[in-house]
Amino acid sequence: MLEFEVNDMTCGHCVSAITKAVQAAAPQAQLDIKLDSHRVLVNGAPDATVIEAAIREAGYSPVRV
Ligand SMILES: [Cu+2]
Repeated sequence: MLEFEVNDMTCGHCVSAITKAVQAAAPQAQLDIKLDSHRVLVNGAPDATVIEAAIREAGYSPVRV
């Protein structure tokens, strides 16, 4: 499992933007987003770099934890 802290993910719109971006980059990935703790958990994605880049390109600042 990959885990990212995304502190600028602050509302439902952010969650949906990040979900779409990650699903576009890695269609096989399973996402578990925890808005309260600003965490994005990703299962089934082979490459953390791809996920991190997708979140960044959506306009957010992920930090791998
Ligand atoms: Cu938002």
